[in-house]
Amino acid sequence: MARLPLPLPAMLPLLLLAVLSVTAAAASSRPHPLDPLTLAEITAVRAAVLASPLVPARPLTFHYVGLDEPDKPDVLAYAYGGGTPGRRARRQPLQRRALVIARAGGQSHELRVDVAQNGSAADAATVLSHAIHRGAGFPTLTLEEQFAAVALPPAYPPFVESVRRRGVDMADVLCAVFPVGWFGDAGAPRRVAKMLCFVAGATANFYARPIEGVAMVVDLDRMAIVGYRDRVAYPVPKAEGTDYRAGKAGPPLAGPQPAPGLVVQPEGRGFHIDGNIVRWANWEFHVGFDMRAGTVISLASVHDADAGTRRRVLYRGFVSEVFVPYMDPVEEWYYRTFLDTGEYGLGLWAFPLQPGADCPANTAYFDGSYAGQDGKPVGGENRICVFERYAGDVAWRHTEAGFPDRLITEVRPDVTLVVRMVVSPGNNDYILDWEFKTSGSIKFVVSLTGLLEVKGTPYTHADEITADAHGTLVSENTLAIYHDHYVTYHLDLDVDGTNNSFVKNVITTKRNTGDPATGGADTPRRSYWTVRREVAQTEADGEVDVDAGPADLLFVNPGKKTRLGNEIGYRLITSGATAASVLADDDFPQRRASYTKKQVRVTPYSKSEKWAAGLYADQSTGDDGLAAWSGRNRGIMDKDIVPWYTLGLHHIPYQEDFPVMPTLSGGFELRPSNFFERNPILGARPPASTHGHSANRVMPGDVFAGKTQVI
Ligand SMILES: [Cu+2]
Repeated sequence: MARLPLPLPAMLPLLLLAVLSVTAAAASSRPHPLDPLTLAEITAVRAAVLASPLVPARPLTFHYVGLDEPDKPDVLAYAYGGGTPGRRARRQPLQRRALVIARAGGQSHELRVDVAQNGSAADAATVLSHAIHRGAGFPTLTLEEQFAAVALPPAYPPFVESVRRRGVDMADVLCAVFPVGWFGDAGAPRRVAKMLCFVAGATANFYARPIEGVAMVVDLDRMAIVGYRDRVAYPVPKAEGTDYRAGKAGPPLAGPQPAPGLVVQPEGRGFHIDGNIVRWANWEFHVGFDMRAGTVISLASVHDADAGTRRRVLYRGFVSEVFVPYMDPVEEWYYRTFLDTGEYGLGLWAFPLQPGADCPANTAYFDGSYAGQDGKPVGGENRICVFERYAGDVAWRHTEAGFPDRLITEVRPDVTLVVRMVVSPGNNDYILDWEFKTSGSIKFVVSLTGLLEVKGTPYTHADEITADAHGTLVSENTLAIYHDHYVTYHLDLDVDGTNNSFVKNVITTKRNTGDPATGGADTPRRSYWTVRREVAQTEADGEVDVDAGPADLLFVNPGKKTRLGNEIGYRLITSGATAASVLADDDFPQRRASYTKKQVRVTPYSKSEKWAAGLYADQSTGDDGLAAWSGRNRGIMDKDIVPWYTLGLHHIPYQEDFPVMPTLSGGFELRPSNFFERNPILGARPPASTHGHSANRVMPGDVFAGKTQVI
């Protein structure tokens, strides 16, 4: 749900940064094959594209530049020496390639570019292939074209007149770009977007002050306003009470407050960063950054101390799409059905994390570089942070009171490793966490905060509302509109190997038959539940509504068993936020994101199947994307499979969400399930405090001693 609020001058630091970052570029002599493109590589890719005779039209604008990762078998061979972690890896560098999506001559161009190994000489990069996208949809909007578009309205006479009529000072007006979606139009679409405007004035929260009823259409290729409507005038909500900045949001809270705190690690951090590889406790993984997906975690493997080996868990995982449909059908709102990843780019809208606030003091940061519209690299600082979390949680414990003469208590504190990115595509903020646990679990947490998208209204009291207002009155003249958030993860699990199967352990109620031959027993007990095991054969079996009935959802390696004969696996555990879309199947936004009807889908691995709402998400029609691919109903048993999980929230706004919303979190967990022979952190040492000294200290070295050896 992004728009583009900032006035043109705000762009200058960004451009300046771009210039500076080029000079700071330093190419690694041997990057990991999954490393994001370096600044020098982006520069080389740009030069190759601009020099290519395949796309002669000008102007040419870059909408996506990212790593076109090598084929999976090659990466596995590089990382694990043929697929088995622990074996000596073959370390020949792999060919570096880039995928470029550009606009030129009114067409969308897809180019694959060979990037020279050293990535430094522009003439060493060459275009390998070129194709014109003929299907529906357009590429991600660039930041620059959104800034250019929002600079148009103040010079557009009909808008000047509308603003004057409302008694608003144009100097206080900010506009934002909203994708138009797709509503069944079969003709050749233009690359247009809507523009809506707001009043900042005395507040930073201009989203709370819409100029309701005025909408413009901007042609992004011609960069001109091509449509205008001033349909209805509602009062612009007052600025008072909308600001969230310290010193502007009223007096600080009176009364008791939590005491200040600080995480101190007396022995330093427990994790090590080598290029883009992070090693911590029993985990090892690669952290990447993509201007569309943001954080990309690859090659996650866990050390099995009992077996003495490193074992594969996940090949590649990232947020594939974020679908945010609003629920007001009126003229200025019906198309607000955002695809934040495909239309705006999560990486593009990730901003520098604030040390000590977004991430604690014991944090390491990764930059996230991307290409500007002109193709030049932008070195985005501090886009991803990594830190050990001491949350005061317990990893496992037991108190044994059964002995008459003593009490046995064993407790192991939980320390986890968090990889965090924050995306602020307009009014909303998404805090996106990957949390690695020594137990072998990976937790995924999405925390929503930021500002509501509100509608101007004549109402000043809920009693005045007689018809469906499509939202909650959160302030005078301010309706916060109902909407959903669907965050879809692409999770290419490789549980202890490449080929996996999807198993549903369905909880099934049984009546006690009283007959041991049918599982019953001659006792007064009348019912119990048991497990019915279903192995998904095809993609249709892989679609699961997690709220339809109780079941454990497992991704198992059918070729591997524990010593006791159980199938090695990981299971998906949902925790809240399991909403699925309730829009009509034939509604156009739903057709573009039809995968949101079920939380779980499983597809066979295909390198090109990454973006749940399609590669060209802007004005997409639903003909490309997760639902279309899995509609082919391919086999998924004992294959390289990719689970997709959609975390969902129906958001009915409440007054506490205004003017800035306290964080609301939802998540899920991938948890080892018969993956290890036993609790993998049984051997974790107790904290020093339980031995009677240093009561307030948890020593990570102690907790994980014996678990941190690196293979
Ligand atoms: Cu919301």
